[in-house]
Amino acid sequence: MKTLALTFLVILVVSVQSSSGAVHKVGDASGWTTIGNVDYKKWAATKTFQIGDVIVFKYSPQFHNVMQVTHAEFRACNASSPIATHTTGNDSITITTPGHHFFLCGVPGHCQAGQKVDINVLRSASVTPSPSPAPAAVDAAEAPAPSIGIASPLHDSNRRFVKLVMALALAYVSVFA
Ligand SMILES: [Cu+2]
Repeated sequence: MKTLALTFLVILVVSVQSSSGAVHKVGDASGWTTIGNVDYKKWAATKTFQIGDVIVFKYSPQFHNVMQVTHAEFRACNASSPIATHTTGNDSITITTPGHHFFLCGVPGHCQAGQKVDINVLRSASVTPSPSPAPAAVDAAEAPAPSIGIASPLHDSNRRFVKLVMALALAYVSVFA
């Protein structure tokens, strides 16, 4: 019975954690705008983007939009053939691939005024050096399941969190179950 309760808790915790990446609001408090000369290059440089993270563009849809474009289009502020267009004013884009993701506002003049952002997503989940070799995304997916029988390609920070919650769950179960 103890084992069952613990297993249930662990599954609950892992499923909640693996479904949520970090959320990055573009421009932070300023949002997605031409007002105040927000430096989106600088904003992006302060963030670490990983696969599974969510990029949120907040803006007034009367005045702006979000277009994902190629690198060439990004450099030229060319909004004529976007890969994808978002217009809700509260667009959440989940990152599913590594590398650069280029976004600009398609309203004439806005990209030229600086309303453009390059989201560079890391190939590996790990950015800080760790004592054990950091597994690549593919290796993590194919790695043998841990002893509890759950394989999940979690980020390192999530793993630490899961370990903490698992320890708490174990303590809870051993006291109350
Ligand atoms: Cu705009």
